[in-house]
Amino acid sequence: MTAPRRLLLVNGPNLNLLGAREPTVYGTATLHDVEALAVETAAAHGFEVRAVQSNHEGVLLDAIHAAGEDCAGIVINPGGLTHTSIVLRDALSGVALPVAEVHISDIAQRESFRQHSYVADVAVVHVVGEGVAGYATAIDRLIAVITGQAFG
Ligand code: CA2
Repeated sequence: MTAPRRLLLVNGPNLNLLGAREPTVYGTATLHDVEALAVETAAAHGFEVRAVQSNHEGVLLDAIHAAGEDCAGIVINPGGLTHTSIVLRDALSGVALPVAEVHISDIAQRESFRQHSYVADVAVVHVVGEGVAGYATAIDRLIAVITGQAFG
């Protein structure tokens, strides 16, 4: 079977608030802007994007499991679940797709409770602190991994 040219984009809890609150930390772009950027970036490589955002962990898990059937990789900003969820980490590791972890802010420079990520070591691409543009960076780098163009 030919590998699907599709990515799952996952945005976790509270990321529906992008653009409406905390612009000094997360900028002014909305979730809609993020998803449009992802679609445009992936399309430049001939990939499509299925986007999901939910405030419910189980919805995210179901979307990740489904991606194992028809996606080539997962781009995820897990929001606060980054720092709390072994369940989310297990779902990502269970589908065995390459994962790109994105954070809008630089979590290494923030409160100590944000400095550990349960997702980090199941991801092959990590982008932090680039703002919303980091989603495009993550997609470019993940597609390079998927298509075998990434080195080192
Ligand atoms: O920097 C990131 O992308 C985060 O994943 C965002 C999470 C935070 O818990 C992580 O530590 C870092 C927060 C997502 C909530 O996003 C909001 C956006 C606008 C207003 C309020 C929350």
